Amino acid sequence: AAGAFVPTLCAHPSIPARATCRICLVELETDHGVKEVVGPASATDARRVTKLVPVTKLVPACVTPVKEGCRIHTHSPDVLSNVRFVLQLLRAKHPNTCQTCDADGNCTFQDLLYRYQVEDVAPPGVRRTFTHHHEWDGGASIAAASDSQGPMPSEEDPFNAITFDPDKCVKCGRCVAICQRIQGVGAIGFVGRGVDEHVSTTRGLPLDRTKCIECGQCAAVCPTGAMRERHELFQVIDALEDQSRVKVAAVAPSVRVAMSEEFGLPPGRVSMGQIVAGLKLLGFDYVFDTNFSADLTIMEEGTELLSRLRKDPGAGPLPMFTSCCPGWINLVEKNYPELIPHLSSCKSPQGMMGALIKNVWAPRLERDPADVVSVSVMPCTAKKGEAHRPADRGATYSSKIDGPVPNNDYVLTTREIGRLFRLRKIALPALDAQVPDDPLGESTGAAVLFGATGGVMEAALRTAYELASGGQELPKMEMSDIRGLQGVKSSRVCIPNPDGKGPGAVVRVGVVHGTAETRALLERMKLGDPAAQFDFVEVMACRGGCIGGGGQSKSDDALVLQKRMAHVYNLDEKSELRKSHDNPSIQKLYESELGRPGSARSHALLHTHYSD
Ligand code: HC1
Ligand code: SF4
Repeated sequence: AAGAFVPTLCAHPSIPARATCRICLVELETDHGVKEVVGPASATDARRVTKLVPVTKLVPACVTPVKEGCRIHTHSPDVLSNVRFVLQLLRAKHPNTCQTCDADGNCTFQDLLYRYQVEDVAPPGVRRTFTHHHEWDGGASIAAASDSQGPMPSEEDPFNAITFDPDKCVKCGRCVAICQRIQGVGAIGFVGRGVDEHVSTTRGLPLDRTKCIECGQCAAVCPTGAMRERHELFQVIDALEDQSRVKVAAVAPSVRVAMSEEFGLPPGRVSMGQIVAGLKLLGFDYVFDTNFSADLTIMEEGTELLSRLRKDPGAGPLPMFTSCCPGWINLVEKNYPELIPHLSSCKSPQGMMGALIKNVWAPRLERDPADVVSVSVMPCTAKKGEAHRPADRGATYSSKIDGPVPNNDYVLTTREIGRLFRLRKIALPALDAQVPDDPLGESTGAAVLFGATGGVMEAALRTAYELASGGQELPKMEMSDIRGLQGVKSSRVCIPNPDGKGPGAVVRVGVVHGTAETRALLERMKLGDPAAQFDFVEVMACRGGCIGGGGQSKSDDALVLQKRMAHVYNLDEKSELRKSHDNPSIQKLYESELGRPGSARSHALLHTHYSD
């Protein structure tokens, strides 16, 4: 805050400080000084002069509270020699693979080596040894799944969206801290002692066989390229060269508010229109907007909620939980299978978009689904896993190839697409905006709300209220009770009866984000806490919702979520249409293809099931 640079590898605004890396040691002057003789040496000499020299000690800055008047040296010889020594030790064990590393140019460790000019000289006694693969990461399944140049994993292969390269790990512990303390999952931890200490899973199991929910928070805070999303970028680069196929991209709500960060700018400086223009320059033939299918999700999910509230025959139980966050779905399937009937049966907007592209849009173009490559651009690592779910992957049949084709062929994170833009020297902030393509490109302000915690709920209520009340509008479109970064938010909405008579129905809604907060809320719900009884609950596995997704740009700005969120609300406010059911392209889709929300055709295309 005072403007003095203090290096760190382990500290991050999303995680409590832990003083693990010891790079942030600074010299703190203590209250006691010592007298140093500056005049004649003889103690009996009357001319003897002494001065009080402060005593200093090296302390880790990240866990040392400052006090009024305290004096700290951040660049003294002792401090600099400590920083260089720690960096040298880490450098000596780090591979020379920066050229092909994901984090190149966006790596805290690389920046520090450069800043402190730490050369590749192993100190005496330290040998450059590489572990290459720990069994939990380098088991055949994960290696195959993570090999960007190799074949796609088959349906039977275990899949996990996260991969780990222990050689690049600087043991800062950010990934472990966020997985354990913020996400409350604890899929990874430190094992071993001393020089053998390393990050691992329980019993070294592959990640897909642990409690990992693929949220990617570990990758989002990793200061190097050790923990990262499974690459699909190189497969997309190949697909873009394939002239025989139609290339289609769809962009998630929250990608548009964070994309500018990939170009070193604050959130919100690149528009969706500029992303569309950039994707066209990359070679995509069509660019759609996942906001369109977010509007569609609201139509289906709102209808499902009303059916459950009415207790229609065959309707699922209350409370109903949202189903668009794949990290949350993974959490339920792995830890709370008893909640599966409570999950909305709606596919996520990504799932709906892929199903429409391959089953409705491609036939209209008279193209076989296998001729279309659909690429989903997401702020989320778990979306990669979602695209591999059998219900999403195996539902579409091609006349050209044996077996099903995926609805979403590839999922790229915000970081991956940012890298591709930079690789192709496409400067998004300088491009003229273009509109997404019809008909899967039109959307409302309600859809963009999906990107922030509370947004799915707010969008759903704008529509459900109007459908159930016979066309009456919500008294206030902005639901301030369920906005913001508080862990658990709640509200009560009274939906008037269509005939205007009687008290109407009260719907109790809850919103939670971050997996540790979610687990705590589920516990309270189970114990019958009266403040935690709801009819409809929105859950997002990452803090802030998708704006804080594990595939978003890495950021060490403590206010980044607030900034991204402000842009989400701003985009909604500026929209001409702010309710999903007002989207003309959605209305046409129901007229021409789906009939009505919840129809058999809707169920076949847009709904899914879960497994324990
Ligand atoms: Fe999300 Fe969603 S809001 S889950 O965070 O329902 O990833 O942005 O795309 O699918 O729409 C993510 C975001 C996203 C879906 C939508
Ligand atoms: Fe933990 Fe999420 Fe990383 Fe899995 S993806 S190890 S759950 S932080």
